[in-house]
Amino acid sequence: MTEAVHRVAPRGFTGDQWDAFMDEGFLVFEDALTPDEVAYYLNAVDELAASDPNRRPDRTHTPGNVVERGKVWADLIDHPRHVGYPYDVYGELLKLHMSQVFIRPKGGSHNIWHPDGARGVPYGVFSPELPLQIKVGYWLTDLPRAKMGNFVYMPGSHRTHYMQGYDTHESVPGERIVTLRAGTMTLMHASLWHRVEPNESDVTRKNIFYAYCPSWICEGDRHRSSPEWLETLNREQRIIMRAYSGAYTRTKPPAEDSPLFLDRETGEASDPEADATVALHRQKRQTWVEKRMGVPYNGPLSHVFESRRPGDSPAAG
Ligand SMILES: O=C(O)CCC(=O)C(=O)O
Repeated sequence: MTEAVHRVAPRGFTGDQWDAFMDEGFLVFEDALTPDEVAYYLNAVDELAASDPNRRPDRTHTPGNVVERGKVWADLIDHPRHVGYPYDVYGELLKLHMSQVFIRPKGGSHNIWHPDGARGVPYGVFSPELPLQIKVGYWLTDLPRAKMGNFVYMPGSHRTHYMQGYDTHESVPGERIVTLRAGTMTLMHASLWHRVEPNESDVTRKNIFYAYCPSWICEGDRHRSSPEWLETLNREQRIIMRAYSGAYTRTKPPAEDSPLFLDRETGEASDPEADATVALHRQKRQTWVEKRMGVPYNGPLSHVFESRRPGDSPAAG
C-alpha cells in the first residue's frame, strides 16, 4: 500500500560497467548530457560564481554544499541520470557526501596526487574492494588535450594505499590524462589516486562533482543542512542528505526513511528472503553490488572474499 508513493530505484550499473569501474577505478559516459543540458548547468555555474563577492576570475573557485544554492542544484541530489549508480553500492543507506562546482581558469591552482577519503589510514584499509565514496562528475567544457586543468588518474590505483608521486604534481608513467567533450559524465572510486593538470589554455574548465557515500560516513561539506532548506526537498532528496539531529541516526536511520527506493527488479520494498516479522527499516536489504558479488542474503561472507585472505597470498607464504 505504502509502496505506491515510493519510487523504484533509477537505472544503475550494467554488469560490464561495474566490472570496468572496479577494474579501472573510473568510468566514462560520453554524451550523458544534451547540449541544452550542458548550457543549463553552465548558466547555473556562472550564476553561482557571479554571486560570490570573493571570487577572483584568475583563481580556481570551488564552492561546496551547492545543493543549498538553488533548485538546479537540489535536483541533482536524486537525479535519475546518476543516482542509481551510487544506490547500487550504498543501497538504502545512500547519502550525499558533498556537492561541488569546480571552476579552473588558466593559471589557477591544481591538485597534487591523492586519493579521496581518509588520510593516514585510508578507506581502503577497511574496505579494500568497495569504494566508501563514489564521485559523479559532470563535465561542462570540452577538454580535448592535456594542460587544460584535466583530471588525471592512475588506472587501477584504487587497490593501493600508496603510490609514487604522492603529494606532488609529478607526471607518473601509466597515468591517464582525461580528455573529454562537454556533456560527459564520469564515476570515480574514492580510493583512486588522482591529480589535476595545470591549465595553460584559454579555456576555463567548469564541472560539477556530487560525491555519495554510506550514511554512516561523515559529511564532506556541511555539518547539518538548514532545516528550512530541507523542507523544500522531495522525500528522496531529504533522505539522501541524512540531516539527522541524532548522531547515531546516520547509522540506524528512522522508520520513515525506509524504503528510500523500491527494488529495481521486483518493485518491492523488501527482499524476497526478508523475514517479514522484522520491521522494514531494520530488515537487511541487499545492494545490487552484493548480489553481483554473490554475497548470500544470510550466509557467511567467507567464500566471497576467500581469495583475498592474507594467508592465501604468495607473499605471505
Ligand atoms: O578537479 C578535479 O579534477 C579533481 C579534484 C580533486 O582532486 C578532488 O575533488 O579530490
